[in-house]
Amino acid sequence: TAHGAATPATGRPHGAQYTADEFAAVYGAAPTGTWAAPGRVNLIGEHTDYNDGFVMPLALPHTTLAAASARTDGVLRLHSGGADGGIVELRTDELRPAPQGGWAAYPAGVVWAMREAGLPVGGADLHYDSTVPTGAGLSSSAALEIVTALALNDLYALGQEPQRLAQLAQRAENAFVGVPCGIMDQTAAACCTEGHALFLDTRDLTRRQIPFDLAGEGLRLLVVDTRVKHELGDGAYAERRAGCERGARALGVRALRDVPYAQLPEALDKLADEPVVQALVRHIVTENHRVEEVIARLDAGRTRAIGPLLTAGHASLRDDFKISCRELDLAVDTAHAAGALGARMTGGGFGGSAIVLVEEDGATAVGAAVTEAFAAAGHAAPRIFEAVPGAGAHRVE
Ligand code: GAF
Repeated sequence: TAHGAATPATGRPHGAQYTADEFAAVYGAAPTGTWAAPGRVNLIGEHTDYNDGFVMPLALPHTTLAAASARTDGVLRLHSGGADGGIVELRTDELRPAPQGGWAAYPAGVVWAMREAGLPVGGADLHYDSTVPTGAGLSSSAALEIVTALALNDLYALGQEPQRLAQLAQRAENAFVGVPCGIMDQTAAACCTEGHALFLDTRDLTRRQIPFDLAGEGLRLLVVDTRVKHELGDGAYAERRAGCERGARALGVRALRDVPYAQLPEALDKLADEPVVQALVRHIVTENHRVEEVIARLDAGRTRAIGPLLTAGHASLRDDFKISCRELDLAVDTAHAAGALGARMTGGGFGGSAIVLVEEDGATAVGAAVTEAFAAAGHAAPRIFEAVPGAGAHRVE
């Protein structure tokens, strides 16, 4: 349905007790505890996080749960209710970066990054269960990393702050899994709070919780999962990142964050003979500006007025950053035509999900219009649910 409570992404039972019971069935004893970390959507600020820029994600009600116990023998055992195959067994002192390591590389990478940072992490048994859709641009990987990091932080009394756990998880993903992502998704999973969007300055990691009570204002935020699988590891993401770095070098700045919006015309002039880089720079500089504008409008109580900024963000990602796809464009265009206040792709791009800001009483019609448009175009049915800003990672039992 296009409205109401979030639809779980899978038919599997989900909940702390279920996950703890499954842990006991797999490992033969009850876990010490159970932890949760959410998926996310990004409201605005896309591909800015590796340009030292601004982002504004919110946590989804969909979570990855981990039931876990420490082990004294240095062995790391990983098991997932959602993945095929049995228990993955590794030795913590033998972990080495392993690109293409499958799902277990994410939690293994977190253990590796923690140990590399000198934190006294030993072995553990972990069992995972998740309702965060995978490959949907909703940060299932970050949820998996952060739930692991938080479980180990508690089991080994490491005393690390959530933002530090996010940095360790990002290092795991960059150096162990081999995906050159920024810090947004891990920070969202670790630091978001219920009822808020999280403003993050990815340069100095300043954070601000921005009240985001759409229901209270008669609004809804819909997520349209196009079911087009996106992969960050396939090179196009790294290519955009390299292009942005090239732009920064050409402009003589540390990162594109340092190009002021007011000086964008001059910057673009300097890049006239490199049109691809020029377009990337235009997206990043205008996108940072849009984040600041969204915050200004939310602070002023003008929530409906963020709609056009979301839509402008989509156009920029489609035309300048060139990371949209037919299904994302169709979702955004159809939502508009059906009366949405604003819509944009969210996350890494090349598939995945779009978000739609809509009046409460128009939500059903907008959702139905998108579903119909997908059917008419011969695309697989999209999965549509509501995003209500949920909690960041926490211990549940
Ligand atoms: C992916 C990455 F993991 C994030 O770091 C971010 O760059 C995002 O794409 C685009 O904003 O989710």
